Amino acid sequence: AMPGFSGTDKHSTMKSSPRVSGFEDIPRPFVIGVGGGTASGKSTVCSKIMEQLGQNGINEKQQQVVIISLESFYKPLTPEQIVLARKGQYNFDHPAAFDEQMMLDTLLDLKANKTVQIPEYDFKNHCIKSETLRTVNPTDVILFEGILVFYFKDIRELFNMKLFVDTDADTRLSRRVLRDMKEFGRDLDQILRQYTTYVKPAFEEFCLPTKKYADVIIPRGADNTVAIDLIVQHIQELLRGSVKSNAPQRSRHNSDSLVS
Ligand code: UZR
Ligand code: MG
Repeated sequence: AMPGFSGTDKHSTMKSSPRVSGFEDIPRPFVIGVGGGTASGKSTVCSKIMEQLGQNGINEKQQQVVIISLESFYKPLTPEQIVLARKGQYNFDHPAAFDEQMMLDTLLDLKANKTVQIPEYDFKNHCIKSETLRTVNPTDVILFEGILVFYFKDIRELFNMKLFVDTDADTRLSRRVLRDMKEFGRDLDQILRQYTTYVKPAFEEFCLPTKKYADVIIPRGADNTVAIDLIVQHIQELLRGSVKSNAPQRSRHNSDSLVS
């Protein structure tokens, strides 16, 4: 059994939006892990799921779906590491680059319907923007995306659903090149060197082996509208209570607005 959600808090007094009682088997929040290699389309898949759950243009307070990124849990770099990072000699793709404990605490808090503060990551300066903490309120659905979200066992076990976005390596590399050039103004040499030295080996060693933990593998990523439609339908059915999740879960119910 996992700590933090023994299922005894049915009558929790924790504050959140009003819930409909009587649906005791629906995990709330419903936590979805979204893994996959760099530039596979994880973020886009998450946005599409969120959008199709009817969450666009809803203000933050009423939002019932939230996306959290693994990059928020990068460990702060020492001044020496920042120098290495600028030269493309820091391994951002290794599990050791992430603060596993902080990730775990955050997810357990969210599972316990507590409000959490999440750091925002600054890619340009390779650091956490400590001034800009993002407040995440308890929601019905949490999408947690990142290259290594299924790597850490204790975190992996918290997910109610695991999706792996499976996009060809050449497609990912070309996207990655364009993204790094456009968004971070990096030069091609450095991008490719970093890719061969760190990104690709770490993908093969730490990310790809986690594909076997996925409940659903999504070929072609965000282009795969059929897969995304099916996943969204399933989430809606779960939240509506018409199908049962067999994941070991807490019992809380969502409000109706995710259910059409
Ligand atoms: P996605 N990353 C950076 O490029 N710079 C940073 O400061 C922090 C992370 C990259 C990281 C990884 N690797 O491949 C990628 N490097 O972000 C993961 N090098 O993000 O899943 O969106 O591709
Ligand atoms: Mg991303």
